[in-house]
Amino acid sequence: MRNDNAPLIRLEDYRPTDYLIDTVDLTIKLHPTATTVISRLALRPNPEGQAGASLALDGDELNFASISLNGTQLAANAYTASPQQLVLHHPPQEAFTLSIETSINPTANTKLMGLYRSSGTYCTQCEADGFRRITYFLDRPDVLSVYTTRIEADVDTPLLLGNGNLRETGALDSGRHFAVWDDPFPKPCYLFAIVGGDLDKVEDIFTTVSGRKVTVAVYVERGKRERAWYALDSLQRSMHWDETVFGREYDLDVFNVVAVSDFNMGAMENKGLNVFNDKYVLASEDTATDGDYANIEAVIAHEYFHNWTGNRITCRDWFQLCLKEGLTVFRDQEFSSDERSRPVKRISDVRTLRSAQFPEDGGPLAHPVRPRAYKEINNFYTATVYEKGAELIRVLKILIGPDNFRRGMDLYFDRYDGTAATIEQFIASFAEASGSDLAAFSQWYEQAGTPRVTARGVYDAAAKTYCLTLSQTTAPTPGQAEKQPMVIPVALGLIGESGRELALETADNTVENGVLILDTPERSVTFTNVTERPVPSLLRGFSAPVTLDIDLSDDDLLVLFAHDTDAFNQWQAAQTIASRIIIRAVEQVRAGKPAEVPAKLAEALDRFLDAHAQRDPAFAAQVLSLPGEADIAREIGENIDPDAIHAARKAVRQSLGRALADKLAELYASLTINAPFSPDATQAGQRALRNAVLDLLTTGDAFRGEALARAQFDAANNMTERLGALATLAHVPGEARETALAAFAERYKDDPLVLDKWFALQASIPETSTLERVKGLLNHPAFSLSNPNRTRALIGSFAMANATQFARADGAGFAFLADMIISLDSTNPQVASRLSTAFRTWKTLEPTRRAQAEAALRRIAAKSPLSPDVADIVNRSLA
Ligand code: B3K
Ligand code: ZN
Repeated sequence: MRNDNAPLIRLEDYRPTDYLIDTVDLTIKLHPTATTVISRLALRPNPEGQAGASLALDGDELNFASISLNGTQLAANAYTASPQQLVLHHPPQEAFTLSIETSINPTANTKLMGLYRSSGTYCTQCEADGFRRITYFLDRPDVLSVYTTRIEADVDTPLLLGNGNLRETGALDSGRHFAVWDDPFPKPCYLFAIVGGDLDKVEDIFTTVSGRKVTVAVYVERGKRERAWYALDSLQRSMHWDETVFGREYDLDVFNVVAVSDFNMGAMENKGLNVFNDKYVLASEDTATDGDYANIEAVIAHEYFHNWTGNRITCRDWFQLCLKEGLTVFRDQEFSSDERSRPVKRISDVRTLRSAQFPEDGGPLAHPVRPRAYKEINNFYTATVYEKGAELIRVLKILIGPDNFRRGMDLYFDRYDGTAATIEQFIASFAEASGSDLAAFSQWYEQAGTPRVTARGVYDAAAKTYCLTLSQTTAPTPGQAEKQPMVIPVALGLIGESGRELALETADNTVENGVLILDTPERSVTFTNVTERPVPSLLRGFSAPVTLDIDLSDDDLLVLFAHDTDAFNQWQAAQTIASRIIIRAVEQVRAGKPAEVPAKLAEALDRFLDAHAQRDPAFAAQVLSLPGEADIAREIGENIDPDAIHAARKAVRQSLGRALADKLAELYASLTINAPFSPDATQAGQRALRNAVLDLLTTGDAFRGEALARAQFDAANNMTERLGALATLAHVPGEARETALAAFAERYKDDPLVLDKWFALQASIPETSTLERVKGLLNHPAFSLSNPNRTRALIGSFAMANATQFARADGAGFAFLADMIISLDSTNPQVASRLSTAFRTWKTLEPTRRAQAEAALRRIAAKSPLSPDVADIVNRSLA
């Protein structure tokens, strides 16, 4: 295949570097188009490397200026320099220093990797391999060095931030000034960062558990200071939580967070200087939804938690990425659970896992949580590494118990602090701390694909026994035809038909603490003294990242929905019933028949709302949002017709909306909040339910709903209500929708981050006119293909959140995305490559759409030159 020339990098080929870099002294003279970087490296041969080897430093689009060895300029034949590499042919075999000068153009850096400018602010992004775009280096995570950074700039760039602690600032000639930062903690170069700009800030003092004072600050664009407080508050709560729950104290005198508007992903955990996409920092009630607040809290926490899981202990190589990412996602999920509602957080995390990771694991891009080979590492910052990686930590914790888990974490921190570690070392810490053999568990890191667990139960009323048989299989994934059984902890309970939770008694105590371990292809367990016919509640709390196939009748599911003591499974029961009903409706739609919707779901929801709506609105909101179109598509699995799924789901929602109309209207009115706005979980839950109720009501009765939505839109005093109303209106074609969209655009015309919501909403309207609308919005003054947030909001939402229009049978949606990917490929390959993953489920489509998707993918693959990033995704998708 063309464009497939990037070398394959394999885990098994890992070997240490031939040289180590103990210290890095950088002088960075900032200039918009010609920044000079002088790097003084203290090197020595690595005792574990190959003696006498040449030294090849990585570069990427660098302009080489000069090199000296131990203070003397090197002769031209002693080295070879290109924009991609600097090779020293015969390095000394004892300690030596190299001084290397390069120059770079931050303004021309559209890839947003290395040093670039975002709205005039200088900032950096080095993970995974951006440091080589700043200076020549051994750009890999197992080279740990102590950094000193001197930054010089014009006075119009008054703020100069670096990693570590500020040592010195001062004036220079000709209107320039400088700052020197020392970072005492050895780190890999991907954690390097600087920022130069003229920014506003909020700050505070955080006192650590041992009484050290840390200045914590959040820097934002001028004029946005009032929107930075929530991030600062989240940071301090995170610092406190990590001390309490994991015993981890912060280690520098300052912790800075800087928000920039052009950023390829969410945020970056650079040591002491986190750089953030402003989407995950800026919040006010007028501009941010409750979901935004929750995301800010989670991302701030995530990046902060990396200080221990990622920075103090980093990864030996990029194959170990889940060592820091899966673990840190687990930590941020736990933090949010403690700060908010644990069951609601679990439900929303599992929704994310299923919608983002399951399709990846079941398609052409499937890879193990620890991949064995890659061509472009930036394509492996995936839902599998992050979200499934976090699930594996959860599985581990269930397997060894919370106390052993904490002991294992402590041992890991103790033993590997200051090093670049591996998954083996991580798992060994828990094996040692718990005295368990975790060899079988470690298979989870090696094997791709989502295991399918099948459960069958037989009740013997006379013997009062219930025999439960669980079996597991995993379908083949690319490069892994044969699958091993996994160690699957199945948390379970038995609910009697009467609604009682039954005691779990077995002859041989095989179910400990309510968990049965399935570690063989099949396993049976017999429960004794089961006094009434039980309904099994399996995989409670979603105890393992698997799909569950269980032969429960609709009535059994209704028992769980009404009585399960596990909130996750209560929600799951409602989802499963709804999903079955929608799938039956899909079959009817495809057969040209009207969709029939049984009344029992509406009746059950009616009872559920009576019991839960007031007590736990956030949970009720999760129950009311039925499985999405993508969930249904995944259940169906093949020969997908997105139009039929859309029509069926809509028919089911319409029928529910009509059946529950009066209940919903009454609930809607009762959920008004009369207190001043707070982003806390209680108010957020009420608003979430109110919006979910409004949407269902409107689906059932557009006329009545539209009037309520318009009133909510006009009266809203916060973004959650305003956007909730707008989202509901967006699905009702007509005048009211266009008026509201226009009013929203006018109100927020100077606020691109808020306009992203407006772009995203319009891109996800399931109507044939949407593609033209999206194309028109490409020319909107606020839109820019060079800004990743804008691109993701408009084009990303169209491709990932609008199945019927992206997968139009005429191929126009696919063709549009292909055009966008091709045009972005040359300016920002990482964003282009992310967009191209929207094709990952193309093989599950019905034949006409599948052919259209394939044609679009082939057109991208044929572009020349094509970035290694996009080539990798597209070629794997086509394979
Ligand atoms: N570690 C960064 C991600 C870097 C992505 C590089 N392509 C953010 C995070 O996961 O915390
Ligand atoms: Zn991370």
